[in-house]
Amino acid sequence: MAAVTNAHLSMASAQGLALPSSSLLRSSFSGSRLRSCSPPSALTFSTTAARRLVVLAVTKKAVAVLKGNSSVEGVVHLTQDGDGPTIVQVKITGLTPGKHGFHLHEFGDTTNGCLSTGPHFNPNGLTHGAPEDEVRHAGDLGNVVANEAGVVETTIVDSQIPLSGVNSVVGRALVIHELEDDLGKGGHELSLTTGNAGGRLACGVVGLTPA
Ligand SMILES: [Cu+2]
Ligand SMILES: [Zn+2]
Repeated sequence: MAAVTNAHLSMASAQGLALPSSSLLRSSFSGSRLRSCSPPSALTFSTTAARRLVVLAVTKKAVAVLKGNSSVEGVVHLTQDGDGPTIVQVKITGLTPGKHGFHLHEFGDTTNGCLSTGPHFNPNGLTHGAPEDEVRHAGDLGNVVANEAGVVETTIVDSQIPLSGVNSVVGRALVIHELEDDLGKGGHELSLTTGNAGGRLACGVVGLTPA
């Protein structure tokens, strides 16, 4: 507590020094005063924050903005607490009603649209499957379902798409498909690689955001 009080005092005196100088300096100092120590409650927060920081630092957050050559677009927020599962909040619009394959693809490369994002992220060298299968690509997130208005709003929880570590999906891409993913069980020649989910309607690179 003593350290925080000192910080507050030194900020206050810094502000006092700045006041008689030019208006340019004054405005920049009052800006920093507002951010650093405006309400007394912010001081209390900073003492508890020192303890909480350990917890906050291990929560990772990322986002992907999905776009393509059609009217399909979306925003996907990903959050991971520690080594826990990744929570994927999906909002996509402009789809035909019904199921659409939704995957994490290997590359965050959209130089050739969604085609250059490569195959499904597959660090374990397995075949395509359903999210709940033992044998699946890490990137197999199954299907999302668009309502009559063509909108998907859903939350997926998955343990194979972490936001850090060797299998981190940050820098890779999420892709929404034209067709339903058959989850490896359709008997089509593409079932065990792509789930025969058809074209790539929109995609977006997963990038870190402030926690
Ligand atoms: Cu895909
Ligand atoms: Zn797959």
